[in-house]
Amino acid sequence: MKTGRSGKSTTNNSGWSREYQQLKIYDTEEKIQQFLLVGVDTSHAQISMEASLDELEELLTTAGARSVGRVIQNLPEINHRTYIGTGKMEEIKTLLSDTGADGIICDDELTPAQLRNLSEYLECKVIDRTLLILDIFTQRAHTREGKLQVELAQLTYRLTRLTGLGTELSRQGAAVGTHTRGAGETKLEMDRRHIRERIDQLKSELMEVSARRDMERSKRKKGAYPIVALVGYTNAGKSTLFNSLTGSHVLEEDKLFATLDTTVRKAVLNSGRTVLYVDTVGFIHKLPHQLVNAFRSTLEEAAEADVLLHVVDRSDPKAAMQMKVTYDELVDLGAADVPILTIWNKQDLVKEETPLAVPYKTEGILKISALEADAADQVSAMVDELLNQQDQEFHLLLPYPQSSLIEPIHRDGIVLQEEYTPEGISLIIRAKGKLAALVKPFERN
Ligand SMILES: Nc1nc2c(ncn2[C@@H]2O[C@H](COP(=O)(O)OP(=O)(O)OP(=O)(O)O)[C@@H](O)[C@H]2O)c(=O)[nH]1
Ligand SMILES: [Mg+2]
Repeated sequence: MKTGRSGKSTTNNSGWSREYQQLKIYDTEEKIQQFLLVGVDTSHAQISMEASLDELEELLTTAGARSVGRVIQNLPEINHRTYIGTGKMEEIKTLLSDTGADGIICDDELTPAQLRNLSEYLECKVIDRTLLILDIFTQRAHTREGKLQVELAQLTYRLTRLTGLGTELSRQGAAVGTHTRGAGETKLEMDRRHIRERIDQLKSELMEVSARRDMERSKRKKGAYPIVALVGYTNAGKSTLFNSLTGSHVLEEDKLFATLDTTVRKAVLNSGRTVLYVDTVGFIHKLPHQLVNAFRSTLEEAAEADVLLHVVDRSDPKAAMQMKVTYDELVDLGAADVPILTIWNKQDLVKEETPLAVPYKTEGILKISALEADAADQVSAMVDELLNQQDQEFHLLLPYPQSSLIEPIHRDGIVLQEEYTPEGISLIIRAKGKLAALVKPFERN
């Protein structure tokens, strides 16, 4: 029995067609695959083409493959038929045979037509940034929810690319790294109905999982512990900081997308206040929208946080772009109003501090090296201070005709003491925002 890299058997034991199985299963191959990186510079991108290809190369290494060269073309617009211009296609064909590369990786998401035209002409594997990121996510998903989310994103990508594609898709392949899909696939008849059915099934399973997650989330809210979410670009050091803040052991690695699953841990701050720290999946420049959609429910946790810790790798020359990409995603997720503390991490690697502007309203900037022992103390002191600013203690006497306020008080505040007296309900609570304004008139003198 052959075994794919997912460790699953390639025999059909799940009731799905052989064709569908082949969509997912990789045969192992000893050789590390080599690719040419291809980018079109339209000069309205957020970062330079070289920087974008540096990142693409890092993604490729993370996926287990290797880059053997770069081709950059300056064009006013991306060619809608072939991504790059015809002249460059010729050049790439020559380079492919000179370098012995297995295929090309394009720095943007290709349309089905571009994919078909490129692979027909070049007769090699054609992979795009989206597929590469999806591939990494597939290798790295561990929890049930993570696996469901990634499979959904993969199938959504594939389904749109099946339209009008015959054998080309098999050449395009899914795998990078040391693995490739089986030879049987050249005759692959894609079973679209099966994919659609599987997509429906995944969606309903995800709905169940996210219903459970919502329940846990609302339980957490009831617990009234403030939620502090660590967000930021991939590889910024979120998990490293999370681990030292909470004494946990979430995987931290010098690889892109080490964390795919949200982890939540309690911690007690110096003031005695308990908070919930949340570690999240990292963002990246041109993050495939299929993934943003698939991970939306997980990422939305960030939108519900009381404080966001935006962790930035300050030593990375691309830090400005990374901050902007992260903030734009946060806005998209509806987290624009959550107060942000900015953590400029990896100070130990900063040789010469160049100016860096924060592209949003920040509650403060803290410079740390998450690897150093005192980093967590500094961060938690800053969180403590911000939370203290955010909510206030109120001593209230609520007359009985106003007792309808009890419901929002319990929902949105922290009740420290509650007593029913002849004059009314006597309370000591902690509250902020709207609730603070609501209860203010009932403060005892
Ligand atoms: N030199 C140095 N390395 C750090 C520091 N903080 C984190 N790292 C390293 O940076 C790499 C990435 O750290 P992670 O904590 O996995 O980063 P992350 O933000 O969780 O990354 P993803 O989960 O991929 O989004 C690891 O190799 C860490 O050891 C720091 O302050 N200084
Ligand atoms: Mg991480």
